[in-house]
Amino acid sequence: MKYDDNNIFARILRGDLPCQKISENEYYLAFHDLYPRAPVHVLIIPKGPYGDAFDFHNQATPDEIVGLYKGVNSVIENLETSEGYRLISNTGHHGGQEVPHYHIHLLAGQKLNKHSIA
Ligand code: DGP
Repeated sequence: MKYDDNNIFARILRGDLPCQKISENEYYLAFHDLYPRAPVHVLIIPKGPYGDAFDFHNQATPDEIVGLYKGVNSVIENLETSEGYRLISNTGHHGGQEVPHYHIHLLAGQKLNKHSIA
């Protein structure tokens, strides 16, 4: 996938658009979803220019991959996820991806419908 530098998450990473930040490191940024579908609805994104899960897994460095997934764990540890959570990554047209920058949804805080998608 050719990366679009002007997608919303690229603009958030550049500081051109605001976000409700939760945490970050050199490799990831975690922030609240603007349209939450659960009491906890967080997006965790890599800082590098990766359009989807495949591009990230295929092209990111080991440090970037570890850095992103440490970010997922940081969110799990620091928000209300003691009763469980769901991780989702919508990819491409059939997957329902709207923003073409790889992101992981973390949903928690209530019993989630088996078929609910973020
Ligand atoms: P997806 O449909 O999987 O590509 O998820 C994109 C998510 O991004 C969706 O849940 C809504 C969220 N979103 C869209 N625009 C913004 C924004 O400007 N700020 C934040 N924080 N979230 C946004």
